[in-house]
Amino acid sequence: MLAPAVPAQATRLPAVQIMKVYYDSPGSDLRSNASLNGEYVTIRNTTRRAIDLAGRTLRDKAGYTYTFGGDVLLGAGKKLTIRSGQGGDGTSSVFWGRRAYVWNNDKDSAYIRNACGCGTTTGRPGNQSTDCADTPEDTRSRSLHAGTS
Ligand SMILES: [Ca+2]
Repeated sequence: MLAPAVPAQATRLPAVQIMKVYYDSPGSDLRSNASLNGEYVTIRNTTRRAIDLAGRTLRDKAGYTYTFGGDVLLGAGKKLTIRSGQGGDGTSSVFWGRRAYVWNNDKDSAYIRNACGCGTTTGRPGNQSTDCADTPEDTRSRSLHAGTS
């Protein structure tokens, strides 16, 4: 008897998954740095290996783009929060450095995009082919819906 076909690709999570888009910071939108940092996106490494985020981008539908620096290595299963305002980057959160909001409070989408055009990246050993195969991630978006306040 043949083993059943497993549609692995269809169910596989993107390597870097957008967990949450906290698009409406608490209180009035006064553009204070604290308020800007009340806007954030949390991503997660869904794989069992560390992912070098260098060159990957996070952007919204309007095209505002954050590019991850070369010093962000997201450990296996780890989360990282990207806040809209200014601050010092750490292991659990990084800062976009903007003085204006990114995420529209009514409707927006978040996208994570790989840095690599396949075959051109100089990824770490064992990393490159997996990254480049993660095409679902390139187009994956997370629409914002009311209710996450
Ligand atoms: Ca907002």
